[in-house]
Amino acid sequence: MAFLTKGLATCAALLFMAAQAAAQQHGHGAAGSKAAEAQQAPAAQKSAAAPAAPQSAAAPTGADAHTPVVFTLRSGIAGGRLVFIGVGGDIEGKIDPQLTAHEGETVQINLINGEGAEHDVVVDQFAARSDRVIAKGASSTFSFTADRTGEFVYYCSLPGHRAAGMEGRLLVLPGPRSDVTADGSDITRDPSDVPAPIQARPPQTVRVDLETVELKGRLDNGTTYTYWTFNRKVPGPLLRVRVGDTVETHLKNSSDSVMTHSVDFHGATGPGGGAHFTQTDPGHESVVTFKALVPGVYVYHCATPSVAHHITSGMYGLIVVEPEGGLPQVDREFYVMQGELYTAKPYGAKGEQELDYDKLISERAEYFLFNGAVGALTKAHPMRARPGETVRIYFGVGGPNYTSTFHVIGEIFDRVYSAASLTSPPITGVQSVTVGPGSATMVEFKVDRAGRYILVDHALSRAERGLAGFLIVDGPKDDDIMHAGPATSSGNPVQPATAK
Ligand SMILES: [Cu+2]
Repeated sequence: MAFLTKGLATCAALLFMAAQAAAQQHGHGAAGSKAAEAQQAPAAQKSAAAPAAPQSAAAPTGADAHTPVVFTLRSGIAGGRLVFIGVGGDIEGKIDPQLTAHEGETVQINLINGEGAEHDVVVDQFAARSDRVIAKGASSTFSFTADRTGEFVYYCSLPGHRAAGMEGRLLVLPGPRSDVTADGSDITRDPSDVPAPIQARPPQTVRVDLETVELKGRLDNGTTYTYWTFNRKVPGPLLRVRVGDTVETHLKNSSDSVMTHSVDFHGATGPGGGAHFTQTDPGHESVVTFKALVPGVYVYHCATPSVAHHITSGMYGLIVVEPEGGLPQVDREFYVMQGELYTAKPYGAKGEQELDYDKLISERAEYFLFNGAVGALTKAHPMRARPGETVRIYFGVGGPNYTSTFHVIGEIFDRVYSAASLTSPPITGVQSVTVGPGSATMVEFKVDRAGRYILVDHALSRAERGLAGFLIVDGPKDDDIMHAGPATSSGNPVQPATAK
């Protein structure tokens, strides 16, 4: 592991230098360098996933000492000195901020490299130190238990940096933190949040506005998670264009963000699907324009390292590129995406949940979710239809890792557009459809009989970890299709079914 870490660090340095050289050669400014760096360095930022939560002690997580109290520090220069600058919560913008924790709490410190020199954070008394952050934008994290009270010092151990100003105080107070509950925002996407079909029209230039927002969202009753989103919901908005359209995408990263974000459209052709041109720092906006060349239903997602961390935290959505002449008309359209979360605490734990990076990279998920949260499609936004109506579901998997075997219990898909291809004929009469991460499908079926149908991934253990949705069909029940009890007499004897 030590070897691997060292190898990655060397790799990071090389990639960073290469990116710098490329930026200089082509006369790019800082933005070009940043994009190149982010584009090339997924492995380089192996610890980049760590800053899960921008909140600090301003958002205490209750009396539970196992939920870490999180601080984020960014290296920078202030008044001609090298310093740590607080990020988020009540240390926001403060120079070498005082960090306050309570006895017994787990303290997590995220370090972001804000200016490009090499740094770390060390707290001697707890024998705790971060990995070094080597390149601008790189980040690392570490945590320790504040098992004694008093006043301690955190500092950067690189030669000369502490003397230059990179040190601050850590205060560990006796007794537990007072219990404060915070509910978090509703980040669930209503599956009926679907734009109108493209009417017959020639190709045109369309503008798409995406804002990347990091916010504490409700994962379940009494449980929150710091989501990273497109437009404050999970999944991001369903986008709808037609083949031949020119898509001008404005990606704004909220000034409240901690992380850089970007967007990779699987429906685009070009470097990184647009991610190359959209690595966007907090408070900035970037624009990328692409031509929608091929009809289909495509995933888009954030592609900033560590990409898996950005995706698991909610940064995915679908874009429908309609073929010329549009899609066949249906009565109802729904938008559903599946993803999974890797929380440090097990499924069902209360309070603020933190990402566990080891679980993420070893694919040990705690939560499986449709549209962002437990209950999003059962309690918050069940889907509804009437008997006899045709239903279309745009279904995608953000993941980042698990393949879904998408199934609607009690229904049969009349048409499945395999792999979300809209230029091939659909297959018909299908029970389940397999959709891998970063992939999608489009299914259509007529709801013949009233009742409650349940959307699942037929890997049904995942239903025990949050994954379910309801399609409620209200109206008269057609007993001819199904009813309780024996077949009603038609005058003919009941024959045995063929079985052996
Ligand atoms: Cu992102």
